Amino acid sequence: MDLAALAKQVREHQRTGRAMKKLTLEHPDLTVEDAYRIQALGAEMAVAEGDRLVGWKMGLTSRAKQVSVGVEEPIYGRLLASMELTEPRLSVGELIHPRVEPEIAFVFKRDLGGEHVRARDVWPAVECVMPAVEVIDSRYENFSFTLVDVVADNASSARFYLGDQGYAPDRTNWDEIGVVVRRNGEVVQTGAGAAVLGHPVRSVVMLARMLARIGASIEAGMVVLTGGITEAVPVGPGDFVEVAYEGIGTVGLEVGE
Ligand code: OOG
Ligand code: MG
Repeated sequence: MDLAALAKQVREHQRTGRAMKKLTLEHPDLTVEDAYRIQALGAEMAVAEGDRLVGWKMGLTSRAKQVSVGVEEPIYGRLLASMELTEPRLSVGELIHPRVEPEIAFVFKRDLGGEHVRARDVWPAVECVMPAVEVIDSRYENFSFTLVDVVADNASSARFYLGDQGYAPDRTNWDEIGVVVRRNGEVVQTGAGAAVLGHPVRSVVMLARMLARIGASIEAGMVVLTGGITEAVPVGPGDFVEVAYEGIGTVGLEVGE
């Protein structure tokens, strides 16, 4: 199987914002390992064209997310510099069917890796914890996919935005942070940090261990998105999405053409 050709195909759809058929329809024998390889090759192509790996995201770390897409296990994806919004404004023109997720982000000051990483190894490596939103956009028709498809599509990564304020890692119990998501003033989702594997730090632990298997790690300066706390909220031009994180502020995202 020509994984590089599949990576090129997926990347083309990521770039142009056109939906595609699930890879597994034509290639039912693809394994999860193949899918991660396709994801890695796609990122390498982006980097070769001038982009940069700035972090990792975990996905499907909450029950709400797993149920909403029908895939029951956590996955990771690659965050590229081109995905980061520098202002809280999202233009959806290049996206297919964007959805916004409330997430807790960890920013690293030291490298973290290894298959035996524990929660207590994470904290000394963290520069700060930040309220964040991720914008996902599956490249597959009808936002419908299998585990293999979504991994190959870089875990639906599209854009992300970190709030202005970073917080010391021991500032609060991140599992107890309540989250309220409003779209155009109406409450559309509510949740708490504990929805993410019991505690968002567990998502970082899982990521470090998964990366160890491919000889990769979380590097100093990188961002890690720990996964949507609630179901993702579909957005379109003209919407204003506001995520209130209990005690650590609000991140608002203005959505335009
Ligand atoms: C897969 C990506 C999930 C999260 O935070 O759970 C994700 C998807 O739902 O399309 O980013
Ligand atoms: Mg996410």
